[in-house]
Amino acid sequence: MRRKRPEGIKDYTGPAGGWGALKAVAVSLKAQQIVSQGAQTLLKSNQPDGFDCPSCAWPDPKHSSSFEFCENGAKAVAWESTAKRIGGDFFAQHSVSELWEKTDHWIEDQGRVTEPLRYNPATDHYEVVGWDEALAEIGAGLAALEDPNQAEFYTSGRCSNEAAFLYQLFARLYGTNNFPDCSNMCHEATSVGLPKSIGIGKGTVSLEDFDHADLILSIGHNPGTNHPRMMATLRDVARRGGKIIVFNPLKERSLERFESPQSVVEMATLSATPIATSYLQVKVGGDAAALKGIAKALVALDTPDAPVLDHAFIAEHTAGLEAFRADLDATDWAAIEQSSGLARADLEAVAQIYAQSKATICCYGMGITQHRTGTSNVQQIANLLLLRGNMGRPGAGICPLRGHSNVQGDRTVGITERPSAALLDKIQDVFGFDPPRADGHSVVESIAAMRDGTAKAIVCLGGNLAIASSDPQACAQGFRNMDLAVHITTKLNRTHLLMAKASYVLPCLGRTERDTQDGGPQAVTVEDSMSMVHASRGFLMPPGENVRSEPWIVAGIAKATLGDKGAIDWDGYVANYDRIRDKIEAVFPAFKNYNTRIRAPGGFHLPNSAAERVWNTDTGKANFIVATGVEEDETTRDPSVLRLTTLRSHDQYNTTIYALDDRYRGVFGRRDVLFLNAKEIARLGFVEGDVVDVTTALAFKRDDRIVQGLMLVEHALPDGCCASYYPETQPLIALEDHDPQSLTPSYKSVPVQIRSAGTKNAADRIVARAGVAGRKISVKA
Ligand SMILES: Nc1nc2c(c(=O)[nH]1)N[C@H]1C(S)=C(S)[C@@H](COP(=O)(O)OP(=O)(O)OC[C@H]3O[C@@H](n4cnc5c(=O)[nH]c(N)nc54)[C@H](O)[C@@H]3O)O[C@H]1N2
Ligand SMILES: Nc1nc2c(c(=O)[nH]1)N[C@H]1C(S)=C(S)[C@@H](COP(=O)(O)OP(=O)(O)OC[C@H]3O[C@@H](n4cnc5c(=O)[nH]c(N)nc54)[C@H](O)[C@@H]3O)O[C@H]1N2
Ligand SMILES: [Mo]
Repeated sequence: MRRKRPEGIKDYTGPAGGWGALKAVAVSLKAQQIVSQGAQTLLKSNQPDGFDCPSCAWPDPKHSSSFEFCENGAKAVAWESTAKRIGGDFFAQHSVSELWEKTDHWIEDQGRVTEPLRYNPATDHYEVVGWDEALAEIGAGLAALEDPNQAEFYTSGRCSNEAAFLYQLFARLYGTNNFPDCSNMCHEATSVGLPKSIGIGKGTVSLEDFDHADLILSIGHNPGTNHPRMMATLRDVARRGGKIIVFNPLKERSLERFESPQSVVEMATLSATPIATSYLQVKVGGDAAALKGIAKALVALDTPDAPVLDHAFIAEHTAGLEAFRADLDATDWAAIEQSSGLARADLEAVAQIYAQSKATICCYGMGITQHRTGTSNVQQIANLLLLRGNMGRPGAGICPLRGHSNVQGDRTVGITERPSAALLDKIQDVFGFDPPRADGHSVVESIAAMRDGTAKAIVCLGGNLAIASSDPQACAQGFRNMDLAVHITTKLNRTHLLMAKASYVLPCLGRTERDTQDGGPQAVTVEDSMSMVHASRGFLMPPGENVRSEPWIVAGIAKATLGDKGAIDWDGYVANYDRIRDKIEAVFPAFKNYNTRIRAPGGFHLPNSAAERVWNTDTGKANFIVATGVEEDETTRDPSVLRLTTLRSHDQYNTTIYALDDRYRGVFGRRDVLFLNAKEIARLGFVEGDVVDVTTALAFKRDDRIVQGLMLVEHALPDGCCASYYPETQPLIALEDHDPQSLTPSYKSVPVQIRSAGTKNAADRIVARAGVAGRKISVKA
């Protein structure tokens, strides 16, 4: 018998993709009032002569000629190319305090910002300001700081290589390496972990490798929602008999069954493709233990008569196997089972399959990186691949799924708070100034500096830092401490409403729009998850005549701040982006013939040393890296403590909430939910539908670390684990709770406790009722 579910909760039994995806696109185009223009916009995304889809960093199939359908790409494009606008009238009508009271969804849904804005504290309104005046004031504000290290320069991963390169050049000439960027909250564990393992902080596979792999290990990512174009690739692997083994605490629908909206036959016959061969519901934060278990079982299978390790590869290409094996021997199965939540027999079965695979790719996402052990989690994946030589040969390798569409490119062109001496030397050679040598701030370090008053100014090139970061309490305090805050953005968001002494919002073009400079129409370039660099050219009309390109705005701030210091030809760069690319090539020789090669359809591939079995590590080999033992599961010490993992819904892009549904998880019209399994709900004394308050437990417990009014929803999760949506759960995560190596916030293993919300005064709640879009983050106004 079907049980009755609470309001807005349904059992979702269909496959992912399919007609539901097409319907969802129609709905979002309509909501953004762009029905007729929308279809044409979509046809241009990820085409050789079109724009790069701003949604995810999954690569495009070679010479893509047909329309690459993607529901969530369509939503992102619709959101950017909306017909809605906010200019002077809007800001005259709404004070900042009034805007603050609106939900995050409402704020961004008002449309594109069309004028530069300056905050007037006397009226509590943003007011339209001319570009010259705004830039002059911003420049004067930055120039007035005692020490350039009092300024923070944040980057979100949508900005192009050209904008990012100018931005880092400006900030370094100004005098700081303070480059907090979204990568610090995302794949920093990859950027820090992999160079030690394989000598490069990126993935080693290309899209073609998926045609040759016979096993895909898919760990901690949700491609049906976050990299939907990857589903076509996984479907092809599954259809030709390749195995796909999934490690995820949640049963994600797309990894179980997928129906390709691009396949006429599948759509007509409703014949979805099963994706996962095995689905292992690892405990939240239990991946390192699971990976060690597989490695331990694999090593045990290896005999002189029937070797399963790739001994020739190990001897020629790797270092550190002995220490790694010794640790595997010393880690007992009971600890592995306890920490991973998986049975030894299941991990041994995975090892068997892995031992038989000729070519294995391991894909992973935020389920691996956003933990206190993020860096070593990534290294455990590398270890497992190295044991069988699955690195640097066809069909094999490591595949971190990057987040923002150009987060990898921004890093490649110099957005890094810990620059190598080689990079700084190159900048010095090419531009003739001595860049600052000291390491700068990552996200958590910047927020701490802002909170503690050592930072005085922040410039944000995109993003919604105060809401994306952990600890919105610290972020709110930090932003409000600033003398100067500058936001370069397409749309308004909550970070822009945390007022500094002087605050500016500067409207910029999005990817889908035409960018015309003195030298004519310009294209920008981006790098995808697999190191392919290609051009992106928008074709829609800009949303307003006072909206400028990101390179133009960055150069404008640079000129206003630095005058002619460094004799950089900022105007020349902006007039023709080819000139920026020539300088990128001069600093990074891997971009050889940059301007020629991006003009070829599909772009070009940046060299990847590890893919060529060249190991730029301290030993000159690929290193097995030991992380001793397995992480203890705190829930066994105190059974009232749960591990919370924070997730994206199907209708959101990071802090942007498109709508309130999460179709594949059966949630409709609400986001105020906490997922737990039925047994755990009962064990803790509740029933599904009960409303609870969630508090931070253990070391970072604090009175204001609370999220009120979440409804309990049954979902198949391992015992001791719970899940809820990001960013609403942000107040539970302490700034100090992060991976000590990469400083990635531990967004995906937050120790929490729950208690009944029954006695709370409803007016205190920050809950959004059905019909009200989104929730407000609980920081005091
Ligand atoms: N439509 C859309 N596309 C996006 C984004 C978006 O928000 N919306 N965001 C972009 C960005 S910036 C990024 S970084 C990527 C993010 O893409 P993902 O890496 O897929 O990100 P998440 O939604 O955070 O979910 C990660 C998955 O990890 C699982 N998980 C949670 N905790 C654990 C754990 O401890 N172990 C394991 N093994 N799994 C776990 C969750 O159940 C979920 O399936 O997507 C990019 N693409
Ligand atoms: N709890 C929890 N927290 C997380 C995560 C998690 O899984 N759990 N994930 C983390 C991850 S992986 C990431 S990447 C961060 C994301 O952190 P951010 O990159 O800072 O956040 P976004 O929500 O992607 O930024 C959206 C804003 O970018 C602006 N924008 C959009 N397009 C453009 C453009 O073309 N140019 C400019 N200049 N601005 C634009 C708009 O104002 C929009 O509101 O969040 C992190 N935070
Ligand atoms: Mo990300």
